[in-house]
Amino acid sequence: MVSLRRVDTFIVDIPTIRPHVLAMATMHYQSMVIVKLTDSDGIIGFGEGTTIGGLSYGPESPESIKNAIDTYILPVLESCDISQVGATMAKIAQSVRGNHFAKCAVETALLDLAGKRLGVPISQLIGGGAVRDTLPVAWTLASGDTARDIAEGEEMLDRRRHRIFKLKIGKRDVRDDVAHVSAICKALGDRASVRVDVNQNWTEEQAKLGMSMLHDVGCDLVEQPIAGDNIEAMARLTQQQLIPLMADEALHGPRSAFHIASAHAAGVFALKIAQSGGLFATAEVAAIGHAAGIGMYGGTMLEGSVGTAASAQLFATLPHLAWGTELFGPLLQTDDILSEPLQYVDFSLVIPQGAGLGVTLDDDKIAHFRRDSTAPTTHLVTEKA
Ligand code: MUC
Ligand code: MG
Repeated sequence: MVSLRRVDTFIVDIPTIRPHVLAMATMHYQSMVIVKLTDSDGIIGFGEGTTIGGLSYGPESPESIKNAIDTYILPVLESCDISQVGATMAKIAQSVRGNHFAKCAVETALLDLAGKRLGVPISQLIGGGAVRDTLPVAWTLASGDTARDIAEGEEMLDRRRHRIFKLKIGKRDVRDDVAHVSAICKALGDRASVRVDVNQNWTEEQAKLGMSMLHDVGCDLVEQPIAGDNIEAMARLTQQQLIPLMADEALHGPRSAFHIASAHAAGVFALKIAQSGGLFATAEVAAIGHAAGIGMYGGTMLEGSVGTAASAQLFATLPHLAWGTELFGPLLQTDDILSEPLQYVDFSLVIPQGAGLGVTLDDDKIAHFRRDSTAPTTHLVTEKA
């Protein structure tokens, strides 16, 4: 029996390289809950639970993620053989409903431990191992200014870092947003794929207009144009075949995936390990989507390096990833808590090869960015839309 010796959970706040403007919040920093589990043999596993803009994206916040782990999940972990990841997560599921981000952080730390114990990457523990060494990575142009976004896109193309761009829209009038997208499509031409994310901010009528106009200006994909709980309207928009619709906020694990797939309510799934409740649940979402003929995209909650490495371990196992990934979270941050940063080469993320997550954390960096030790609260400002 492998038991838990020690648990540390803490929030790190790292500033972003520029304001990141989304429909519901503007980010100036990212807050990540890090879970550090030490087992009875002294092996350490890390996990991350991260969302966007406090409570403006979904039902969990950094503070609620940490509290769910500390107060409700840890007592369950204390009674488990933590080398048995599936059985441990099943026991947690019996006493903790929902709280997908918190569960994902804990499951990731358990998988990191299991991989280190067995000397294999997490990809070997899920889905039968990696089918690729690298993942194509999109970048989000979201400075809030068209000229600055074009300059940033050009720079990313020059540096061969990204050639897929996601634009954050939904804050302005539909026609103004489409003009912004059109200018970027024109400037980048066929050197890039341009997509948009509305983060649920349109009505069905606005989406009908916006999606047909976006098709005409050369946009390739529209992510979550309307409320994620309006599956019937997502189905109507998908069936109009204006432009592929990607489900993001609508996806909360296998059951929602099945519901969306049965209703023909999306052409593409944004797979997110936290939103789906962990790596195993996300693998099930991918299987349901693939069986229904839905395209796959490796999404992000703008996690830092731990969450990004966890997502990469899962996405590495997926043979069908036609729309690539957006695992650029660490690049949006001014610093990192890893000893060696993740490698981005030739428009792609190199999937870490070491045991577990394949990453090593830097204790000094953690001490510096921990909210409870250093970060002045005056830096922690999220503007609401
Ligand atoms: C989202 O809604 O998809 C992913 C990339 C980005 O810029 O924001 C996130 C969240
Ligand atoms: Mg999205």
